[in-house]
Amino acid sequence: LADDVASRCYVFDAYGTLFDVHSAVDRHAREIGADARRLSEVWRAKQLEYTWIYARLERKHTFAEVTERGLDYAIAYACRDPVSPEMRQRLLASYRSLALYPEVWRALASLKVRGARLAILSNGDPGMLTDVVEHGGLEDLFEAVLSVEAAGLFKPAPAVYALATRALGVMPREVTFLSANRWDIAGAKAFGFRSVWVNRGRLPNEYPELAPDVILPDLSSLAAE
Ligand code: LAC
Repeated sequence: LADDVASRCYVFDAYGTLFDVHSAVDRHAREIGADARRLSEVWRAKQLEYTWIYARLERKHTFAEVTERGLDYAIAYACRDPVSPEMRQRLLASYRSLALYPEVWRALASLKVRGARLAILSNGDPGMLTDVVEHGGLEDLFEAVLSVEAAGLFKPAPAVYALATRALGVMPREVTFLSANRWDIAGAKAFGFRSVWVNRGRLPNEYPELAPDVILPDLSSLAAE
């Protein structure tokens, strides 16, 4: 992966890849109680499901909206103890200050120092991405923080991945795309990106015809020795 760093564009998925989506609930886990983990998992699963379904229905919804609806479903589905409206608001607010995975800052800074061009391409709304990038102290590392909002679609629509090649002025094969979401890697691969699956969850592989070029457990090997 590190052979030709300086000549490369690295485009990162945001949620689950750089930012720990479960950190929103983890922060309040004690108050939420025994169902906290399940709440977080259902929240994320529903948020993503809504992006795919609304895209198929050609209905426009923002990522903030599907995030909120996913949380409401997850609370109703997963929580035996009541979740107060105030906690609901705190969970939604936490999505704008998600924790970075521990190795992320060092890995990105190292790529940047070696001359790589870095960007984010995410389903997140522009305002959500600005908040979470600033909270993580990443704002000086990225040449572009691209939201799918500009394409009016969600991943894995090909037009979304084209936002990155257009913004960076490169061909798909010149982009190394990194995501922890295997379905996102399938979309990136179909578009022609060199694709790196960051398999943080040690999950089984899928989409065999759209295989990643590289599989990493996390981003730490991107940091120079
Ligand atoms: C994103 C979601 C898919 O950041 O994780 O685009």
